[in-house]
Amino acid sequence: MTEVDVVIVGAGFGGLYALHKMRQCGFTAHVYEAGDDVGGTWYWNRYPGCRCDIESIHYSYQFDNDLQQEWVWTERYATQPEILKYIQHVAERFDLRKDITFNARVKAATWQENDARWLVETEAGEKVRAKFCIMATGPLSVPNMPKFKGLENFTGETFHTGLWPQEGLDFTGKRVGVIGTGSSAIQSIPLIAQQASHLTVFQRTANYTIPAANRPLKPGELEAVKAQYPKLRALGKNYPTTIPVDPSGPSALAVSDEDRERVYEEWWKDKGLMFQAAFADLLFVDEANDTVSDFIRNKIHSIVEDPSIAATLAPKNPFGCKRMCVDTDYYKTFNRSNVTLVDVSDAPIDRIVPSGVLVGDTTHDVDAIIFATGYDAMTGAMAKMHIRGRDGLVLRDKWCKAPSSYLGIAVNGFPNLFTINGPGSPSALVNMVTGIEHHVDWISDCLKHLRETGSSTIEAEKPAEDIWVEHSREVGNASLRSACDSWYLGANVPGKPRVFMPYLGGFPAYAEKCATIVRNGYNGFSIS
Ligand code: N01
Repeated sequence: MTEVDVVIVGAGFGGLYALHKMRQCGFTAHVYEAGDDVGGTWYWNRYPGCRCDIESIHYSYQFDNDLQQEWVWTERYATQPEILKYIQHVAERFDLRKDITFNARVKAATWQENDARWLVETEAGEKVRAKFCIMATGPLSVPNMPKFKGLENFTGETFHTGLWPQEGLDFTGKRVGVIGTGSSAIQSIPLIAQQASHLTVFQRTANYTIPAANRPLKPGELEAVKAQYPKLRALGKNYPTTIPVDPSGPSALAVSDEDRERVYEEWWKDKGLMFQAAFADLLFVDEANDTVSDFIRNKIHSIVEDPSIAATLAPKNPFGCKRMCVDTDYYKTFNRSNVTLVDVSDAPIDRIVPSGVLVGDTTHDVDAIIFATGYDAMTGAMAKMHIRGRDGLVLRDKWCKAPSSYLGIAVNGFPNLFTINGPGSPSALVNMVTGIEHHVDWISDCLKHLRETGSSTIEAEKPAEDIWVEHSREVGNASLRSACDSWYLGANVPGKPRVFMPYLGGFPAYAEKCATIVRNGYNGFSIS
């Protein structure tokens, strides 16, 4: 049986950097990946319009200055194919593929107490033993497929945005139904509407979306960023989201109505996702939040010609409690004569029938259904595997009432197991690539520390984990982000415990906490 120092699960941004870093630190490492190539999220998500809503100059690795100097981004927001090419380039540049087994989905990981090793097994029966295991399985990687009655009798085709066919799809002349109105739907709907003969959108909860203002990068723009890249990256780490954008002021309530409106108009034009930072209190104070929610509702009414469609598209939740979306021509798409919006908030989808989707007593006939229904977020991938720690404890059982973790990096009962972007880490609330690099660097420093001190195991202690969980809960409750049902809370998956999973304290506070723990001799961890 193969034996390595570190086994890594997943070959997306997290797994690839973990592999590179482990090698650099002199550890042997091997990656197991379910897909047939690198890329993670960007390998699986190939739906039309898929791109990152963090600007391309930020959404990339910073661990190697030559890498960030040589790569050429072409647009303000990179498309999925461009990001995938970038990840493939990284794999080639650092010769990573030779230590990755593709088409290998990990089904189990078992802690072997007698010799302090993880035994990791793939679905095909391959086994590997390792001193350490890093779960780089992604917080949004397990598609959520609601169990609609009658789906098996549907005579058309079905797709999930997160499992899009590699060869792409052509909807020309077809009647298409999209279920869901989160980021994936909001990016794909305008393009599918241009191709399909008819598009029916089934909306359960209206979402806030801001114009992306995407454009090709101007001549000299990327070069100017590259000239100061290390400085820009360092600056970003002082910001809660790691994106260096300053609010126009501390409070939306401290300025006149005219000034506030002017700020929103300016930020609406080209700030994209960072629109949420227009004033520092938008996600914390109800009245401040009302001002921005009203502004966007008014925008929707000004773009969408039919007032009743505009009213359906206008969100009722507070702004930002579901993850904000960024779009190109989303609201405008509902002015097209081949697009129908079906409100399924009060009368949910009853069932799928052979010819389409039944809502109330109306059947919406479609040739294809696209499930843009999101993910079993943050815990889904790890709960799917049979991860068995100390004394037979199974991770999914430990998490069945609430996910718990120390820093979103380590879990009590699971020695030598690390999670990248696990529950309790900032994860999707920061630039994910920056968050990943921070986790991998922390883990590699930790493994070096164990090697230098002749130690063989490290495990999060229960009291430290409990304190972190409680702290994360308090920080989460202080924000309006936890004010409505969302995947942040696990509320999109029936039966999942409702706990705000990402850490909301912001990157600087989180990174400082991680560093302090190291400075204090890894307090909260037991090392033996
Ligand atoms: O998934 P979602 P997503 N009947 O969970 C609806 C990241 N991302 O794939 O809100 C009817 O947001 C559900 O309705 P409701 C980003 O972090 C990033 O779009 O639960 N509808 C909702 O409208 C994002 O937040 C980019 O009432 C049902 C939709 O399906 C995250 O991924 C691009 C339903 C799911 O929305 C997830 O986004 C894309 C049912 N039974 C995604 N069940 C970037 O640009 C669910 N829905 C970086």
